[in-house]
Amino acid sequence: MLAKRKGITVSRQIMDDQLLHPEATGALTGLLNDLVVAGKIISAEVNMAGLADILGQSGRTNIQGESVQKLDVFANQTIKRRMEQCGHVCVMASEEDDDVIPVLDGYEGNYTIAFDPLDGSSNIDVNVSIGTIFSIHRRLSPSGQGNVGDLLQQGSKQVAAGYIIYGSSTVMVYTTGSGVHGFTLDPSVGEFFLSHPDIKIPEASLYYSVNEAYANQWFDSTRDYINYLKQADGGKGPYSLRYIGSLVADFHRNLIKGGVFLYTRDKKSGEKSEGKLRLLYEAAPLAMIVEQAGGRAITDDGRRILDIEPKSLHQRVPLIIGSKRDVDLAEKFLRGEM
Ligand code: AHM
Ligand code: MG
Repeated sequence: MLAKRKGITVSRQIMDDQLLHPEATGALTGLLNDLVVAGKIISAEVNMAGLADILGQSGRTNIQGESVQKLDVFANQTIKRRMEQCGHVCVMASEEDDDVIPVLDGYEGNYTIAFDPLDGSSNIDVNVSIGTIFSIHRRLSPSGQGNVGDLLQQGSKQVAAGYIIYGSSTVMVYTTGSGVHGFTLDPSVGEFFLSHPDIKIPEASLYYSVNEAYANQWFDSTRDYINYLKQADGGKGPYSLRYIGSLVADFHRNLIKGGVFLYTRDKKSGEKSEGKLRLLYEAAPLAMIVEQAGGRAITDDGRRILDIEPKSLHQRVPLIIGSKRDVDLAEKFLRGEM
């Protein structure tokens, strides 16, 4: 039996994941390692955010020698720059850009990446956790620059997905389809170390995360489900509400502690709407992670998030995601069985 190792870095784990696939070329490993670097650069900038006004625009330059920018713009540029020249990506999509983003000529690789550079960015000014979410697919087109069709693939075809949360610590969580691992950045040495090996989301929870201010607009199924959670259930409940308003932070807490997060359609947005969250940059990558951790992710009409065929880059999707039994219960309400 192998002895238990300590102090495993994220690069080491990514390499170990690659060893599970003897046919792997190392390209995905290279891509993920470049993403880790992007995460470290963004983390350093996020940690300085509160000082921006104190140091002043002229007094501070960032790692690339530029004066301080808005954090979400900075995060977007940082990821694009690392990915466009890493040699493993053929096309990108960002929540912050309308169209597909090409890579540098001569550096086209075999993967696509879709990302939300800084999710929850409305929370930056108040020191609430924010994060980067990413989703990686293998390209469909044969070679050269990729196209939108390479990006519009089902979540079930993702080869890797993850997020980096900039919170009380910076934590990176990712999966390549063989479990979910979490790493905490040690800022003193600038390295992510394995802190949460083989994460499994608790099967059931006592936490729900939803924007309760929309309660008057909810359809009956959402309202009845939430009301049920609030009542004592066979001595188990009531559930507690935890809502940060930053999806990565709400998701991360639920992944570790158990919980269910909902952002459904409502009467205001209408039955034909798709809620607020984006399929490619938010729902699909988090759905891959939650399923790998033993949880579930569905829409508010019961479709599995990972089965949805995207039609457009910025497509939105209603999302119910979290502990398996909590999502199962939500599904029963949606189907009118409760
Ligand atoms: P953003 O991508 O513009 O930051 O918006 C997404 C955010 C999520 O992080 C969060 O779950 C949601 O919006 C909160 O929305 P609301 O304020 O309607 O509750
Ligand atoms: Mg977002």
